[in-house]
Amino acid sequence: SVKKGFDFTLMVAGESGLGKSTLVNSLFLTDLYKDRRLLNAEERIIQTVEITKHTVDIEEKGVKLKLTIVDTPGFGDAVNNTECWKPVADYIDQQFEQYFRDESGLNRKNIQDNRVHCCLYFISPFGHGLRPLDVEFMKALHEKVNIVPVLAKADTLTPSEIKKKKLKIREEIELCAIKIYQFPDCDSDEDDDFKQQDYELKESIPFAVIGSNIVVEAKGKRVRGRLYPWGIVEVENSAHCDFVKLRNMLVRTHMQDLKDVTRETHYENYRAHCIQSMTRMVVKERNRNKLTRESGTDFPIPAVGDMTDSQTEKLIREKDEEVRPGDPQAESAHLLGQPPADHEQRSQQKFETECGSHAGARSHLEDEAL
Ligand SMILES: Nc1nc2c(ncn2[C@@H]2O[C@H](COP(=O)(O)OP(=O)(O)O)[C@@H](O)[C@H]2O)c(=O)[nH]1
Ligand SMILES: [Mg+2]
Repeated sequence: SVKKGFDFTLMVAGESGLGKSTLVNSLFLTDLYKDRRLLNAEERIIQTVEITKHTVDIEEKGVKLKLTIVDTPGFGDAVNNTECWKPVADYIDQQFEQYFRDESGLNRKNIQDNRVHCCLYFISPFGHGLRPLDVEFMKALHEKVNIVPVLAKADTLTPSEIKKKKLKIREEIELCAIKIYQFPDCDSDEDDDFKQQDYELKESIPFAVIGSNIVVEAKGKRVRGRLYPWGIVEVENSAHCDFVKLRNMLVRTHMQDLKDVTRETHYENYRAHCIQSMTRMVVKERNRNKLTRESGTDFPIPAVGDMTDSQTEKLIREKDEEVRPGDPQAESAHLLGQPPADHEQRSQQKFETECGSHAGARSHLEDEAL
């Protein structure tokens, strides 16, 4: 079995047809989509985002890793793409919610962590930088998940086009205030080699990627690549694309940081919101109970027209006294083991107990948030 702490969940998102499924296959050298069904044109038009989850066990330098891939096929196929990010955002929230429930439950030791640690967002190589939908999509997710943008199908671009496009996309990300995953700063104690590597990694954003599910022969070696009439593009050749850089970043150098940021920032955000709305609910409940008591729905309410103002006031005063908490008469009756004087008082007590337990639950949650 895989040791705890080496679970990782990677999501891919972006327009349909950009090579997301192909890339995750290439990244983890397994065919996740053996039984893939091709959609006919009609289905494609009405298709909504449909989320699939695959789990693979991989071994990275002798370390076993349970990797979960969350694929979001179809986005951008539909005629109307309004809120196409919604199912993806909901999926991420649902994983947080599940974790939040498990964490608040009794069996905290064996929580299955399905939180999404990273989302590779695919950007089309055919556009001029980001499209409005890309901006909208990333903004809808950037508070929920670590977004790592990738430039899809990099084999369709020349090296100088890739360079220009990367620069433009980075500028637009900044301009649109999209909060993508920030690589942590490099420790100043590290050697120059390490610092250079770190710098290059940051300059690689968005990673130019190429995917392929076939193995071709290049210079006598069998490699994962794409065969064209004019030559071969190799997925794992760093002169051809950033595939190796991306893979290393994900499964070696930055996996722990991606998990840490997920836990400390994205999940904490979710939790804080959750606790806030729970607190609001408790307050609302309390106010509602108070209103019920004060409006005295249990009494026969005389029609206003039948009574003079002073009569009404007198009745209110009487009823007020009956229900006033700490009423000495009621108190002593209670101490003598006599049943409470009337229904009103019982509900008053019930209400107080309930409020107390709500308040207790709330402070318990607030403690946990600290
Ligand atoms: N030129 C090129 N084509 C690719 C690449 N990756 C995938 N494709 C092709 O693009 C098409 C769509 O790929 P797919 O992985 O299904 O895209 P998805 O809809 O984003 O999951 C397929 O015909 C792939 O063979 C790539 O890196 N370069
Ligand atoms: Mg796909």
